[in-house]
Amino acid sequence: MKKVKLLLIFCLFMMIVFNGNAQSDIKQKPIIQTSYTADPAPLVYKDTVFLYTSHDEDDATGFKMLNWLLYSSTDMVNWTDHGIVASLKDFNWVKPDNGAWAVQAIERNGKFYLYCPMHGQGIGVSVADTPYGPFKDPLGKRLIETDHLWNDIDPNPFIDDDGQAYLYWGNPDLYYVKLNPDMISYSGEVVKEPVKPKNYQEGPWVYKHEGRYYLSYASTCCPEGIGYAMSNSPTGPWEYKGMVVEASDKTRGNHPGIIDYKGKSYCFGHSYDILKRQTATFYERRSVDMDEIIYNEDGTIKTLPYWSVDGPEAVGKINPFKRVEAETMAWSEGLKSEKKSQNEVFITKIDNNDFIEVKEADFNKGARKFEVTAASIKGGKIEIRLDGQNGQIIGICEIGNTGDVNNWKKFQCKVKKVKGLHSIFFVFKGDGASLFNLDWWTFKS
Ligand code: FUB
Repeated sequence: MKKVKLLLIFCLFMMIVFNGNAQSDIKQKPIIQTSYTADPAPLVYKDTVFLYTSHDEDDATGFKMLNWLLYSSTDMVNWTDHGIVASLKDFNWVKPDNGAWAVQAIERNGKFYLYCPMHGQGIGVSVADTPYGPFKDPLGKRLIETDHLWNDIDPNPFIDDDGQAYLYWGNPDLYYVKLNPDMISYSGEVVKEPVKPKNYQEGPWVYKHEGRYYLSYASTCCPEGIGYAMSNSPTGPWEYKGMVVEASDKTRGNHPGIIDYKGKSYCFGHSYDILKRQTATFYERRSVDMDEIIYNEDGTIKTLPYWSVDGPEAVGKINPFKRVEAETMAWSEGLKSEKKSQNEVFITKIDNNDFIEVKEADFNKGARKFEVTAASIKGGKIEIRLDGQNGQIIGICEIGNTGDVNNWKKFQCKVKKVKGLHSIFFVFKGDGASLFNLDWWTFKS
């Protein structure tokens, strides 16, 4: 009873805090808009950033989390949606009704290991031959056996330069084990870090940057920011160094994912900024954010006050003359994605005036034609605009009725010759809701 009362008081407090933030002043643009995403776990593999996230359901009030999602980028501004990559149902020893909390993947010798916490039921691992899955549970039981399953969340794998792999995890304490080279078993005891760094809450993210070890984590509560500590060893002791992202009353929870990519460094986390655009009521419906971070000479990190409005600069371009998936975008409004097969995602729930923005499209010497694959029982139009939702229209593509929302057909239109680097805005027009579904598009010269 006491617990219930405390929970009610907490929820009331959160509603007051949350309601205090006007929705109109939200300018930040979380990187994923087609689903609510949290707990970002970026993995750099070859030339691509693979971003695994947990997934808050659209109707979540508290945590309602059934599966994990995958996104990828090669330019850090446009993200391609790969849909659900793993789910509670993949673990036959797990009650699959809730608890798909913060996941992280790592690659070793061409195999991909996804460490999955099922809250209250322990940490499992699943393995795939590609970063996209399919992931399979090789153990049929949890990876880590402890007497504190409730606290066994937020698994964080790390492989040191000498090949020794570690798995860190835990709330409110920080634990680790040494993983064996097979990555699905471990040697030695579970170690509880004797001295946690200042304000450690959960979400450990251990990594190495220019020879130094870092432990970043959800810090302070609540609101949570992202704190970090440094060490000369992967097992500590950890010396608190400050905040990567300041705790701010603009958000509540947070969860770090830090990488180096194409010569820059990035910190991922999450906020409630998309939810706040829609309602002042607090729900656990979070959205992943990301910004570039800068290291000082001594290895410390310059603190970010909050997620920036514009996000990082692009480190790559989109080639619009290749097949571009409709689910590749820098920003969108009103849309959802759906998976039609293991490797095929499409964009759906397209209503009048919804739009997609694709940044850094390099038209080079010019395009003359636009082609898109769509399916519809209604139809509508795509206005192709440049550099703004209300920017210059270079073409209008009519999408006809294909007789079935799964019957995909190609539609084409001429476009005004356009050269150089632009943001493309696909603005959808038609009669009301669910006009058509989109699979992919391309321009032709
Ligand atoms: O998303 C569920 C839990 O919330 C995560 O496991 C924690 O890190 C916190 O973000």
